[in-house]
Amino acid sequence: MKFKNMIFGALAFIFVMSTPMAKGEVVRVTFLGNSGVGKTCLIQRITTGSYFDPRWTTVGAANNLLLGTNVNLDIWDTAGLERYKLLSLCHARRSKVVVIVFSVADSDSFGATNYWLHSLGNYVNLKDTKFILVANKVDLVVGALEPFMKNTGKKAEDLGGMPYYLCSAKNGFGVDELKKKIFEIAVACSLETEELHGDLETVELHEDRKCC
Ligand SMILES: Nc1nc2c(ncn2[C@@H]2O[C@H](COP(=O)(O)OP(=O)(O)OP(=O)(O)O)[C@@H](O)[C@H]2O)c(=O)[nH]1
Ligand SMILES: [Mg+2]
Repeated sequence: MKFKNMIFGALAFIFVMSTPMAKGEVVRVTFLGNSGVGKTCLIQRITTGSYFDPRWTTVGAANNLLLGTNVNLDIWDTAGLERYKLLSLCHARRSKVVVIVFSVADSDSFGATNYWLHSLGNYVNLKDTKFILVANKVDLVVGALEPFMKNTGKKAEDLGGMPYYLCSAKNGFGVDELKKKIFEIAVACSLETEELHGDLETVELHEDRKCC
């Protein structure tokens, strides 16, 4: 029994030591969008570089930690199904970055981007949150991508102006650029936080001043 406990302890120690630890700030990123637009697949592509068909819809929400050089991402995958929408919006709380996804093969999901952004206003301070718009499934486009690029750009402008990307979780198109942008924004957010903390640290206390 004692020997068994020692083996278990040693294995637990090796496991803990081999688990990568998050150094630097962890920035929360949430993916929102209608059901079936490919949020789960995009997150898989971003975090593992591979594609798999989940064959099930996301229920509730799930997160993935993606370690970076200067900052780490806590990426939240949310459910797009109608009955989980409010829960998904709640998960976007405390997110510094929100990625709104639609599918180029689903015009409803394109229209629903307005719903996601405007409903989010009840949960986050829109001014303090950075947004990215993603048109997913461009591998399904037959012919030129230009019209989709133009429509997505126009939508991003209508939504208040935000960076936008055409992507395919399936063949990886545009995903590296998207990932780079998410990290870039996360680093900027983390520097802002540092500056804020820096300012707080330099507040001088005048002990000799009497207030009453
Ligand atoms: N052709 C193509 N299919 C995709 C792509 N991304 C996802 N899919 C497919 O679209 C379906 C839905 O993908 P999900 O990632 O589960 O969609 P979701 O947005 O997470 O959906 P919910 O979890 O219900 O909110 C799956 O069958 C995927 O294989 C893509 O880039 N191209
Ligand atoms: Mg999903």
